[in-house]
This record gives sequence, C-alpha cells and structure tokens, in this order.
Amino acid sequence: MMGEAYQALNEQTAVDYARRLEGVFPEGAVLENREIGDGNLNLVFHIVDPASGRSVIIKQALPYARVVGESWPLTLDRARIEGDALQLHNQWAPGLVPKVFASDKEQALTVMEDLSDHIILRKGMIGRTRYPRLAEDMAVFLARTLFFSSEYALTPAEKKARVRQFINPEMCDITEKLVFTDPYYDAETNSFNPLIREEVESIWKNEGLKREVAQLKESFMGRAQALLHGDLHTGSIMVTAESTKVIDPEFAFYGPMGFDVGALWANFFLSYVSQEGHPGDAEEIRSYREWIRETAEAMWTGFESRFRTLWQEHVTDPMWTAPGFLDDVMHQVLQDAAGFAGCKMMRRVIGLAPVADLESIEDAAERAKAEKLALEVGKALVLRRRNLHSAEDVLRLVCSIASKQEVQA
Ligand code: SR1
Ligand code: MG
Repeated sequence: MMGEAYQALNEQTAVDYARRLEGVFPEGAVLENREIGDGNLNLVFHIVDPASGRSVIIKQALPYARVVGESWPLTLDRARIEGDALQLHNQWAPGLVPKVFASDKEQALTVMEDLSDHIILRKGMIGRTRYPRLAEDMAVFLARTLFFSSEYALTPAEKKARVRQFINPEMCDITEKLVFTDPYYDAETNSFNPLIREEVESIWKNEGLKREVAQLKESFMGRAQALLHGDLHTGSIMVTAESTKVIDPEFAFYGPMGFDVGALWANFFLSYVSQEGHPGDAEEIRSYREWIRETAEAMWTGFESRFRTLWQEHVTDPMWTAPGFLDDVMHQVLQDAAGFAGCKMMRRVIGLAPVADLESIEDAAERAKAEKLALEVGKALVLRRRNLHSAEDVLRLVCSIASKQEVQA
C-alpha cells in the first residue's frame, strides 16, 4: 500500500502494512492487531508480535471526524502536521514524546513507539493516581517546545518558514468553533446536561463574557508566537510513575503560547471540580485536590524558570533583551493561559466532545454540581485574568471557587 492511493486500514490491512515495514518485525512474524482508538478523530492500531515481543502503534487519519461520522469531512493533512510536529518535539524535548519509526503521507499515517505500558493521564487522574514526574516533565516540554519554535530562538526567516509549514486551517477551524464560538450561543453542535440549562443560558446572555472570549479568540487566530501542540488536554498525555509522553499533535499550528499552558490547566481544573462526583471519602478527595493544585502550580513555576533560562542562554536580538521585556512576555503568557483555560473548561461542559472526568459521573444531579463549578471557574478565569499575576493567584482563584469560597481577584 506504500505509494498507493489513500485507503483507510482495517485490522487485516494494518497487519499487512506492518509486515512490510523495514526492520520492525522479524520475517514471517505472526502479528496480532487490535484497533484501540478511543479519541474523536482517528484509527489507532496496536500491532504486536508475541514471539519477539516487538510492537508498534499505527495511527491513521480518517477523511472525516470519527466522533461525528462522514458528514464531517476532515483534512488528511493533519497526519503530515502530526508527523512533522512529532519530529520537532523529539528534537526539542527528547524522551517526552513517542519515537516515530515511519510516516506515510499518502496513507495519512504515522508508525510510532508502542506506549501501552503507559496510561492516558485523564484515566489515571480519574483513578486518583499521583504522577510525581508530571509537573516537571510538562514544564520542560512546554518551555522547550514553545521557546525553540518562537521568534526568540529562530531567525525571522526560519520562524516564517515554520509558520508556513504548520498552516493548519481545518484543525484550527474546529478549535475556533468548538472552543471559542459554539459554547456561547445555542449552536447545533452543543450538548449539555439538561440540569444546567439555566447556567448555560446565562452564559449565552453574558455579553461581557463574550467580549472577553472574542479577545481570546482573536489572539488564538492571529498571534503566531510559537508552534503549539494545539490540543494539550490530559487525553493527549500518557504517563507512568517514571515517564511522561505527549502524543497527538495533529492540531499543531503557530499560535499564542498561553494556549498550550491553558489547555493543560483547564484539564487539571476539570479533574479538580469533578472530584466530589467520584467515589471516595472527604480526606481522599481533599488530598487528591491538593495534589492537583500543587501540580498545576509547579508546572507553571517550572515552565517559567526554564523558559527564562533558555532566554538567557539563546536570545540574541537586541530588542528582545530590553530590560523588562521578558517579564512582559511571561506575564502575558500567564494571563493568556488563564483565559484560554477558562474557555477550554466551558467548552467541555457546553459543547461537542465532553471529557470523561465529568461524563463518568453517572448521577446527573451530581454531574450537574461539578459542571456548574466548571462553568463558574471557567467564567472567572476569563473575566478576572488581568488581575492574576502569578500561578499562585490562578490557583487561589480556581480552588476557592471550586471549594465554593468566593475570593476577590
Ligand atoms: C471533532 S473533534 C473534537 C475535539 O477532539 C479533539 O481532541 C479536540 O479537542 C477537538 O476539539
Ligand atoms: Mg487528540
């Protein structure tokens, strides 16, 4: 099939494809295969040779969004974007992304390292597992991928060439609609718990909120600051106690740095607000929430200090070295991250593509309590972001609302 016209794989043709990969499986290996994709968009095959113990993942883009079906056509170019982004991420953040063994543009697929000894972070967090390396690893990933792809590290010509390489209009269009538009009016794509209709309708009528979200949307669409992962939620991270791997950069494009930081924060905070909906005693809930709080804060602190170090080591443009400019950059990334986190929390409650942290709360009334908290925290992050000057401020605001103690920020 290599070099042939695109064809979606099935469990048999994926095995045939894997068998033809050079140097991956021994001649004549009897391969086992399972389609394990549970995301919104793609096919994912887990192919194993039990005799040699070798295994790979083949991820293939479908020409439509899997979660909706063929009525939502979607570019296959996202597989090229993902392959190119993984290659750069491997260079800038080695060890924090899966190894890529092959990319096939015609078949819109990537053959990569099997991470089945890891678990999707979202699932791990629903099970209240703590990951001691997570904050540090994500700080390194964010600092290095955002810094080295930016104007601060590249020449103007290199940066513009990268912007061109990662023009990703159809995937950005999904985010522009699902994150920044549809949740704010009665859109067809929306889907939410009927028990929170009053709260959702009040968001649709909140003109001040919509004005702020419009500003964030404009920044997402127009500020080509760094190569973003573009969809950095806890379903895009795989973990063990000792290892963190960032997967799935098919939404990668040049946008504002705060968007990736904010995506991760949003998903930590969605876990935080969902805690009381999952079984466990008060102490278990309190202490897991404390771990989320510490992780979210440490992730920012580690990110900022590494980014500042990279800046000292690599920045050469005399204007970027103007006293105070780096402080301005960090301050803006922090406030952007808070605003984007707010938008990303609200979209997961109101719009298409909810998250399991909330969806797996079976009792609709219990789920509604967590969803209302998510909306409150989301709104506050958007509306009060200009009053936030440190990660501590962000976490104080989030935790006080999520614990239902109002603070002035
Ligand atoms: C139709 S795609 C829905 C969502 O899934 C992806 O993970 C992105 O978050 C996207 O918005
Ligand atoms: Mg994904």
